[in-house]
Amino acid sequence: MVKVDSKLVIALDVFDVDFAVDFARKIGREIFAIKINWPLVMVRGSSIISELSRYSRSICDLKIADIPNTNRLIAEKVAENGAWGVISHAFVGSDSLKAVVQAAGDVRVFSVVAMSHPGSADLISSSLENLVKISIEANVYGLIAPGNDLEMLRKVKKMAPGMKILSPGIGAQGGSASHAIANGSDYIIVGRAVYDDPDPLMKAREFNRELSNIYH
Ligand code: BMP
Repeated sequence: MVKVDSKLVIALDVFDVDFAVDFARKIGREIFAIKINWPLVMVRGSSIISELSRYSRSICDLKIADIPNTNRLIAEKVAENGAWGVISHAFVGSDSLKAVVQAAGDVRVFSVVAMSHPGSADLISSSLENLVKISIEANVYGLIAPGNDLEMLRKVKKMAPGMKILSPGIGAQGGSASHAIANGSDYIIVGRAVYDDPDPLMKAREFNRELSNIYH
């Protein structure tokens, strides 16, 4: 069954290109998107973005965090390979983030305003307001905010009500998919809880069912 309304983004943080392509081919149309991070790009190069984009929307999570010129080069390469979305850091400042938005063209830019790991409390969490402000100014499409920190998630939703929120931190990092959606997320990112499962396809479908049950 094709689930065009899926809210599930699968993070394929694996080195195994064959697994990634096979997984995308089998389930790409049932999920919202596949998130591609450095592990696949390091082993295959940027062409992995176009390879996986044949089966699903792809969100390229390179967490771009450099000066405007370098950011521009990276975003152009992502766009050239047909990504649906790209993830950038916001902490590098509005000029750097604007360079990503400009170079990405039609590719939707999501910026990181809060993170899901404990170390985010050391620095990034206290900058939430500035990071959201920088992101709004740069006219990004959406924000990355943690699905395992519901208080933080609600704050982000309140500060940027019209923006799409993409949330990691589900499963392996302790968050619940349905709780994250109920607290402001538009899409859920799940990695290890799916690809480390003995039956990743079945596990992804289970998450899809959990997400669609929220509305029924
Ligand atoms: P997992 O479900 O295996 O914990 O993977 C989460 C994914 O989301 C990883 O690709 C990670 O890079 C990403 N991510 C995260 O976990 N926390 C954040 O704050 C931002 C992320 O992009």
